[in-house]
Amino acid sequence: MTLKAIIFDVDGTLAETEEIHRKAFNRALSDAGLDWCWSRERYRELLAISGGKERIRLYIEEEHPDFLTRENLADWIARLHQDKTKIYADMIAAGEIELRPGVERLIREARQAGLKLAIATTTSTANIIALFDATLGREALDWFDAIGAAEQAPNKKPDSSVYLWVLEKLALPGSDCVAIEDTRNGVLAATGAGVPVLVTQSFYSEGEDFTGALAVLSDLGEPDHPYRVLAGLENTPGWVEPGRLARWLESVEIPADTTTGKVEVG
Ligand code: XBP
Repeated sequence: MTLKAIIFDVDGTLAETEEIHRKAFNRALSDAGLDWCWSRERYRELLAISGGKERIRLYIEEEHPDFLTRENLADWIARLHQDKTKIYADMIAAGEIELRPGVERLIREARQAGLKLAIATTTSTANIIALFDATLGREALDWFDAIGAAEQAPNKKPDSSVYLWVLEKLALPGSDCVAIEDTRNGVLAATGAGVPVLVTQSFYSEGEDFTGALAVLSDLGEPDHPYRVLAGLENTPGWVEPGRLARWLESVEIPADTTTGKVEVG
């Protein structure tokens, strides 16, 4: 197990985007003439389901079951989701979204160290582009050897498909990679593909069960803003850098004959 790649989740991990998603969903619902409004508390519950279209359907099932008989419901949801995606991109472009502490530094250090980079997310590709346009610049997408999103893996996290797709593109076993995730669904998706995972807890994932993760940190940390260890490691503040990630990976016990088994750590 030698660290060869870092695989990043997007929403909540690269940046605190879920609150912007929530507002974009609400605006799309209101533009569609509906008085449905997702509060932060309600959105926290709905986040149990990955994927915007799946989330809209879950909400309809739970709150407006009469709507389920609507003709062409799947098409209606897809259109609403398309509108939400446009609204989200405009909000990201207009707003002041920032990458979370340590994200840009770790990406740059990983490149310098010759590690591969990848993205494994259930969000739509348009959302990744919007986020990069507003932060690192679109050209930074070329730094990533594999970008797995909703279009590559329609079965959303906790399903492991997106990780399996990324591993195939990287031509690496999961045990030579570390995933950075912020949710329980992300931990299940990564470990289900044999990828050890580090959690940086986010606004909406606070209090989730991260069993199976290498460790849970407040964020990736910076030299002048060290992370706090929330679980799984000695409580020594620091910042995540390639050398430290490689040492953590070496300390993990993963069955040698599997790239798809659950990682029994944490
Ligand atoms: C987060 C998600 C996404 C976003 C919304 O994915 O579950 O559904 O909330 O994006 P991840 P879409 O943590 O894997 O990045 O509306 O495009 O689905």
